[in-house]
Amino acid sequence: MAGSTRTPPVDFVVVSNRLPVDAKPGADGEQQWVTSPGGLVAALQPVMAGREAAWVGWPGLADTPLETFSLDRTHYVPVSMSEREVAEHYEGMSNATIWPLYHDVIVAPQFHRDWWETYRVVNQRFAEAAAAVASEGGFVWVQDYQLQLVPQMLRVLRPDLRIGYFHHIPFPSSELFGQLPWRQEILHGLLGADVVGFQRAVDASNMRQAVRRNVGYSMKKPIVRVPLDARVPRDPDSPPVTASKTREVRVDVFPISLDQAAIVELATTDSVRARATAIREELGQPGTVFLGVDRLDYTKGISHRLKAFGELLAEGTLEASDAVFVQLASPSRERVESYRQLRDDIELQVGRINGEFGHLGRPAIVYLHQNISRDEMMALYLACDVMVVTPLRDGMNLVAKEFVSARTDNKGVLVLSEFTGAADELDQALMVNPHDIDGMKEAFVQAANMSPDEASTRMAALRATVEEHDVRRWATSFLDAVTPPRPKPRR
Ligand code: ADQ
Repeated sequence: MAGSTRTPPVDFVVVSNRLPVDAKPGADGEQQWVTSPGGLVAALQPVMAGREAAWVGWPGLADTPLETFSLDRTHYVPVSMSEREVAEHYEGMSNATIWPLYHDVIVAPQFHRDWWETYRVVNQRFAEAAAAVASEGGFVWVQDYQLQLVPQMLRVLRPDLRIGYFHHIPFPSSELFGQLPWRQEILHGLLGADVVGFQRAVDASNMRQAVRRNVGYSMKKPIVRVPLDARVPRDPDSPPVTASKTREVRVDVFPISLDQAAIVELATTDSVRARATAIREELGQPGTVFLGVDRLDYTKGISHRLKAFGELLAEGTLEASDAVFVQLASPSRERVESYRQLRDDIELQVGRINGEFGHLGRPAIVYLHQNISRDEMMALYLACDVMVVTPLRDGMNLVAKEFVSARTDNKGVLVLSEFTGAADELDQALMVNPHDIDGMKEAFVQAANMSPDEASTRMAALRATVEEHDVRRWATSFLDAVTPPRPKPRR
C-alpha cells in the first residue's frame, strides 16, 4: 500500500474503531498491513469498492503514529491510541462496560469514571480525523458502540455534513441502559446523526424509549425531534421545544447482511469442495458433524451448546463414534479478564467431555482456538451437517447467514438462537432458546435426523431470504435514508 501524508477531501467516509487492515511490524522492521477478519469488514467492503472513499480507524498498534495510506480508491486514515487509551477506551469502556451492558449483562459491566473520560477523548480524536477528510456536504458513516459520541462531536465541528450512525450490537432495554452513569451524554452523542440505524426493531424502539425517559424529546416513530440547542444534562420534564427549533433524527431498522454472491463464488470453487470432502475424512467419516464458529465471546453461548452436546453423549442419544462437534473459536479481547476466564472455562469443559466420551484418535469435540482463512471456513460450512449458532444475545450474527449462503447444495440444517438479530429473518431455521438445554438437545437430535427433503426445503427458503436481503440492500437503504433520492422531475 502506498503511504502518503494527505488525503484529498472525499464525500464518503467510514469511521470505525478498527481499520479493516491491521498494522503489524514485519521481521525486517518494515511496516506490514494484513486484513483483519470480522463482521463489519465483510459487510462494508462491497459498499466501499469502486468509489473514492476514506476509512478512519485505529490500526491495531498502540503508541505508533502512522501515516495515511491508500489502496485502490480508498484512503486509510489511522487514528493513534496510547497503551493507556487502548486499555481504557477499547478494553475498558467499550468492552468491559458497554459490551456487557448492551448484551443484557451476561457478565457484570464495570463503571469507571477514568474509562469514560478516555472514551470521550478518543471519540473526539476520531471525530476530528473524520472532519479533516470529509468534503463539503459529504457523508460520514460512523460505526458502532465504541464511537457513540462521534456523531454529535462531528456535527459541532462540521455542521455541513450528513452523518449516519449504525449500531451493530443490541441496544438494551431502557431499564438496563439507565444503569449507565453517562446515559444522557451517550444519547446526545448518538442524536448528532441524521440517521441512527439498528439491527432489529426492538433495538430502535429501546433507543427511542431511552430518549423519552432520559432527555424527553418529542417523537413520532421513527423520527425523534432534537432541539437545535440540545445540551446535556437535560431535564426530561422541561417543556417541549417548538418544531421550528428542532431537527429530525431518524431512529430506524436496517438489518445487516453479507455479500451472498462473493460467498457463493468462494464456496463453489473446486478447491473448497475438495477440502470439505477431506475434512470429513480427517474427522473419520462421522455420521453427523455439528459445527460452531464464533469469536470466543461469552455472548455466543458456546458453553451452553457444548453442555447440550455432552448430555446427549452421556445419555447415549449420540455416540462419539458417530457424531463429532467441531468448535472453532477465534481469539478475542484476550486482555479483558472476563474473556480470559471464558477461555479457561470452555477449555476445561471441552477437556472434560473429550476425556469422558472421546476415543483414541477420535475426540467428541474438535476444538480450535485460532483464526482460519475464508477458504477453510467455507469448507467447514460445506463439511458440516448441523450448524449450531446459539448466542445468548447477538446484534445480527453473520455466521448464520454465511452458512446459509455457502450451502448452494441446499443441504445442512441451521440451529439458531432466537436471541440473535438473524432469527428475525431466518425463520426456517430450527429456533432454540440457548438457556433451555433440553430444548436445545431436542433441536440437535431433530437436526441430525431431519429428512433430506425437509432439510432441503428449509435451506432453499433460508437461501432465498439471504439472497433478497443482501448487504448491498442494507447499505443502499441506509444511504437512501440519510440522503433521500431526489424525486424525478414531473414532465
Ligand atoms: P461479531 O460479534 O464479530 O460481529 P458475527 O456477525 O458472527 O459476529 O461476525 C463474525 C465474523 O468473523 C464472520 O464473518 C465470521 O466468518 C468471522 N469469523 C468468526 N470466527 C472466525 C475464525 N475462527 N477465523 C476467521 N474468521 C472468523 C458484530 C456483532 C454481530 C453482527 C456483526 C455485523 O456482534 O451481531 O452481526 O457485528 O454487524
